[in-house]
Amino acid sequence: QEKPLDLSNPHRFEGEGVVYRAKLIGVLEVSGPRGDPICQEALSELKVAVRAAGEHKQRIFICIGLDGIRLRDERSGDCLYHHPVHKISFIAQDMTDTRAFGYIFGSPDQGHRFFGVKTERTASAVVMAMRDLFQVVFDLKKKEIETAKR
Ligand code: I3P
Repeated sequence: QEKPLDLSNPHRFEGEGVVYRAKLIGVLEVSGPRGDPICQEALSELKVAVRAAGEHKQRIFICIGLDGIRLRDERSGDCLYHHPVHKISFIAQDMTDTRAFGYIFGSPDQGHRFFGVKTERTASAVVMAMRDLFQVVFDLKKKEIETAKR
């Protein structure tokens, strides 16, 4: 189910995009759009909550595509969250756990929410794919603007 990351393929983000297996640690409202300290604190808080609840984390697929990040329930395939790229303001790897990361989604009006994720394998692969997607989307937009000017 998990597609290997093929950096030579410019079409890898089309459709569902690049897909990774993971678990959702949790979602938390945060005070701002960016910063490693905010993210690290949110991750710690969410992990404490998971431990306290004593329940299994929800298994998900992270789908990294041109129209954004989709978190899908692994079993049903239902889309739990859809996050367009332009409203993702920060991505942070967990400094204390190579298999965890999170990102902040939102806007000044709606507020900002942190999404904490535990990846099946190394989180850095997922973080790199997301950063890569941002670059691809940025380049596409730039091309669009240049074409419109002509
Ligand atoms: C599990 C163990 C796994 C963890 C799992 C825990 O505890 O810590 O590493 O999966 O989380 O239940 P135990 O060893 O007591 O069985 P992750 O590493 O993927 O977090 P889960 O129950 O939320 O799946």
